[in-house]
Amino acid sequence: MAGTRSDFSSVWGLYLWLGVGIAVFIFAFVGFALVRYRARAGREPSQRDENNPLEIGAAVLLVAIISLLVYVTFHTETREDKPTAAKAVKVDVLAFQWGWRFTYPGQGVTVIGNSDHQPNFAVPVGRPVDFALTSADVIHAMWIPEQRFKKDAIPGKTNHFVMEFDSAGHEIGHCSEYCGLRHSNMGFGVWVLSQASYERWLASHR
Ligand SMILES: [Cu+2]
Repeated sequence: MAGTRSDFSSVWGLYLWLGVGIAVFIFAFVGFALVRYRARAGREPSQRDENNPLEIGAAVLLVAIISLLVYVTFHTETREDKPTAAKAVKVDVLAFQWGWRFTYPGQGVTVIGNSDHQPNFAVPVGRPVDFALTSADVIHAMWIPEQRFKKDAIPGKTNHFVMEFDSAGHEIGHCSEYCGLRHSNMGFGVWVLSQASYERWLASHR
């Protein structure tokens, strides 16, 4: 199993629309209270200071929403944490100040680039890609906005994740953890290629 753009997009959409819904509800509620219960001559303010059923209801609703978000987030996250299928492509990624090195184990292919010459690596479309991500110096993060996905690159630790790129094209990636002077130029590109083009790409980078 592998994480795809649509998995992460749907998690993103869930958070967004829940947030929008709750914001609209709160603004409407506060607006209503401001208008309906505004100060007017001859009217006493309510002396009531608690409403247990309403408060318990609100707490239960909050716990339910949070539980849903935690469940959906972790459930989606495990899709890209699963150990790899045998047919997966392996790519080792090393982040450093300020660039990236992409190595294809057993293929004799390495691409490396820095903030002056940003590297491009390639993956085949529709096949799981097994990434092993680490850092040579400080904490970086590998972010591919098009995939709605990012993962930290931590020195001394290797993060594994499996992704599937489901449409061919060129995608832009960037470091998303502030890592020093040239962080803002620490980008890279991903070619998502058909199997045949991917093999040609590998052969031309040996
Ligand atoms: Cu960085």
